[in-house]
Amino acid sequence: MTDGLRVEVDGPVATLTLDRPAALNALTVQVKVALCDALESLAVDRSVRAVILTGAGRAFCAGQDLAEREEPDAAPLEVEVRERYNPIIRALRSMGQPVIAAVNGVAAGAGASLAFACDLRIAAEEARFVLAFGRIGLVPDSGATWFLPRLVGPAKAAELALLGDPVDATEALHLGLVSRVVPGDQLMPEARALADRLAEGAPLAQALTKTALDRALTIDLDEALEGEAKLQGIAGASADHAEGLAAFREKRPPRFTGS
Ligand code: T3D
Repeated sequence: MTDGLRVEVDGPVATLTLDRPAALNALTVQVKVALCDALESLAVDRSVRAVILTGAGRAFCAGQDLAEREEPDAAPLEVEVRERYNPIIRALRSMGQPVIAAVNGVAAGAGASLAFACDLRIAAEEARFVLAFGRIGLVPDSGATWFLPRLVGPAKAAELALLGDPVDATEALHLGLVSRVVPGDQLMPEARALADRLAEGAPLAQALTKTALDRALTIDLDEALEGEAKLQGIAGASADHAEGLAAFREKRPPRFTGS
């Protein structure tokens, strides 16, 4: 536990809770460093098979802490983005385990980017996304310009990024920004149930699937087909594949280990 971030590991599922509710879980340097450290250490923890990212109180995350940004010793924005935000996004994308954003409330600025960088997003009915960057004279960062057009298409991405209008949970579902919307009191049970299902999956195959899906966004079909063949070679040589085949043959659930 660091001020502003709670890390809880329960069986195969780790839950990271941004925990500065009075400031809508806005991101300070301390929280950003703690979040990045937590993601990097979970990434190498083989006992953790799925991760949930959520926020305490009524917000998911309001992005950069704007009070801290006004402090005289605040790092220049370019440095802050490169050295503190980008490593978080890279850690989310490079970790093998699937990460679920459980968006409990408002996700604004880099808070929205954090959710976009997760593998799955489920939202409470109270959730909303706000591309708040432009309102304070900034450009979308922390991967927002990369993820958003891929999630909602270039036209809607331009509208959301340039106008900064809030997107409520119903519209987010309609746009494909989130895959499920549930009542607020059902969000964490739903996220946990999803995480438990993911935790039963084959870790190596899941990690390779993340890699393939990310790569597919920037390559042509031939490269994707060749890439799939290579990754299948790796997955096919795993003990988990042998276990999957044995479980099928023996008509029992598989017990995947990640080897
Ligand atoms: O390093 C860098 O600067 C570069 C990186 C930039 C990445 C970014 O994320 S830039 C975008 C930064 N975020 C924003 O601009 C969002 C600012 N917040 C809002 O627009 C609104 O608060 C929300 C739309 C998120 C929610 O609105 P609402 O009406 O539900 O709540 P509120 O009343 O505005 O906020 C409640 C409290 O949270 C309030 O504090 P108070 O008055 O009760 O003491 C407010 O000041 C505080 N709060 C909200 N957002 C932030 C924040 N405090 C610090 N930083 C925030 N981002």
